[in-house]
Amino acid sequence: MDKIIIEDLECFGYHGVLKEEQVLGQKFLVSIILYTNTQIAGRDDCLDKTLNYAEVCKKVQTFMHEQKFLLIEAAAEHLAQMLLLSYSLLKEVKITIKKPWAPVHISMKTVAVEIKRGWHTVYLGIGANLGDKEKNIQTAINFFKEHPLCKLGKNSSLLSTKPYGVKDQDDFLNGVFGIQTLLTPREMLGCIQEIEEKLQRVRTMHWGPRTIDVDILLYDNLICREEDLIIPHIEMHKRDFVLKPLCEIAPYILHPIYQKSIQELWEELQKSETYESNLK
Ligand code: PH2
Ligand code: MG
Ligand code: MG
Repeated sequence: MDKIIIEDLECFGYHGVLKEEQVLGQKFLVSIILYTNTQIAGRDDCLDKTLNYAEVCKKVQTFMHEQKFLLIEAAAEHLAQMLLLSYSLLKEVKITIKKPWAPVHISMKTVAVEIKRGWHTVYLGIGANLGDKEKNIQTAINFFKEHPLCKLGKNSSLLSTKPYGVKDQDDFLNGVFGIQTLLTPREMLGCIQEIEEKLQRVRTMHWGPRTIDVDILLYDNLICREEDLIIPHIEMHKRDFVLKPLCEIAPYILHPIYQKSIQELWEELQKSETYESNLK
C-alpha cells in the first residue's frame, strides 16, 4: 500500500510516570506512516482525495499536548486509534514515539515505541433459537453497530434452519454479517461474550438451545488455533447455514486454510455425499 511519511514531528506533552515529567512536560518526536491509496489524488492532483499531512500533524500535536498518559505505549495506542477513527481513507498507521530527553539519568540517544495498527475485516455468524429470535439477532447486530471500534458492513438475509448436531430443539434463525474493526480477535471474543451475556444466554448443554450465538467465522486471513479461540471457525465449511449466507455477502474471499473461495466451499458441500440440508 502507498504511504505518507511524517518523520520526527516535534510535540510537547506531559506523558510519563515521573512527577517532573507530568508537571514540567518534555519534547516528544512522533513519526507516522499513513497507509492509504494515494493514486487517485496523485492522478487528479487533488488534496481532497488524500490525507492532508499538515492537518494530520496539527491533530497529532494537539493530541500529544492535551492527552496525558503514563506510558508512551499508551500514547501511541490511543494516537493510532484516534487517527484511524478520524480518517476513513486511512487503512493502517505506523506510529513511533521517541522520548529522547526522558529524565532517567542515563545517557542514550533516544528511547521509543513503535506500533502498527489498522482496520480488520471480520465475518460473524449469528444464530438464535429461543425467545424472539429476530429481535435477539437485531440486538446483537446493534451492539456492534454502536461499538466505537466497529463499522458495520454487509449483512446477509436471515434463514430459518433446522438444528444441526443436537436435533431435538427448535429451529434456528441464522445469518452472517461483516464488520470492519480495530478490535483484536481476543477483544472481539470479549465483545461476543458480553452481548451473549446481555441476551441472557445460558449454557446448559453443548450445542443446546440459545437466545443468541455469535461466532467469529473469519478475521482477515488469520489462522488462530488456541483452546478457546479458533479462527477460521472450525466447522464453517460443513455448515450450510454459514456458507449460504456468507456466499450472499462475500462469495469470493478465500478460506485461509482450505484456500478456496466461500462459493467453492458452498458448492462442494452441496455436492458432498454426506450432506444433509438444514435449510428450510
Ligand atoms: N448452531 C450450533 C449447533 N447447531 N444448527 C443450526 N441450524 N443453526 C445454528 O446456528 C446452530 C445449529 C452450535 O453453535
Ligand atoms: Mg455456534
Ligand atoms: Mg458460539
